[in-house]
Amino acid sequence: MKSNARVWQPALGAVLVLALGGCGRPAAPKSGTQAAATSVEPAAVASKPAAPAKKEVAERYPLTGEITGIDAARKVLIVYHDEIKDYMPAMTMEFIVSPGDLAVAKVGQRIRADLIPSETGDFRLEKIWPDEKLATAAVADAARGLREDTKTRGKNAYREVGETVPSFTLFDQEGRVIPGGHFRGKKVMMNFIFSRCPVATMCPAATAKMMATQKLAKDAAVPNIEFVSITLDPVFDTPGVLKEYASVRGIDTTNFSFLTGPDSAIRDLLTQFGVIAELEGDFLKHTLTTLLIDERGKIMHRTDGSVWEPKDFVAKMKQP
Ligand SMILES: [Cu+2]
Repeated sequence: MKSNARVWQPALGAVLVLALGGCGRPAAPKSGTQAAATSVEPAAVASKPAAPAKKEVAERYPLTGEITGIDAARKVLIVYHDEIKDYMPAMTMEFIVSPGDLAVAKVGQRIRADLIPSETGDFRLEKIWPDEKLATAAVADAARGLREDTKTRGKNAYREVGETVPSFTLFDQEGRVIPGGHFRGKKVMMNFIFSRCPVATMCPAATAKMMATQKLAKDAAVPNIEFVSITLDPVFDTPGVLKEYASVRGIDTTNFSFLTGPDSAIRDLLTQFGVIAELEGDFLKHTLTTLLIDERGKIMHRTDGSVWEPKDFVAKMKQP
């Protein structure tokens, strides 16, 4: 976790969300389109994310280990953890975790996480990630490939409508590895959000519209359609956090996935999909993009901003 804690550190004092207008797509990032913030929506909204429950003075220790038990009633994971240098030898301990982390935990699973001792003598785990060797290697390999590809494409990294989406491998909200090509053979409606987005008209509204589109597509019996939301804030949005994001909204995840993974992979995807998400000081500024990708991985349609209709996407889903 330490390695990617630079830019996306969740210690955002406040978050600024900047909406780009629905007219036309933004050009690829880095071509200075931030200036195109001549918006039809509220130009810029600043607000504070939910205040942390306690002052974040707590120390954190990087932990790796294996889940050996789950006590759902007490919201506790029992973990046999490896030695924590200069702090604790290897041992089995109970840890309080969030409802989302509890929901995705599996006995026998290896994890990495931050251990946080509390003043009451309890121990919590946060930022829990799957740490199975094969899974993390697959995700890391794909991230490296994506890095190479983005670098090689350089100025042409941005994928136009009609181009094929880059291959990526990320974790879903259950901590499962979703490999490149997983969605081939299906149409995919994709957007980019982050769970702590405090601006009701941005990510929360985008998710609500994805849900509305999912329902409309189901009612219209659209076959082979998947909905995918990729996080803009991968350091905070672990699988467990995304699980909670989905479950508090009552999202039907049978064909709606929330994906997260290495910071570099997310940033390369944002570059290739032409989504701007940048920290400016304490502010996370981002644009909204919604894509429809066909069965062969080609981008059929994209819309920028929040002015789009679920029925228009559903109509395009029905096209061959
Ligand atoms: Cu947002």
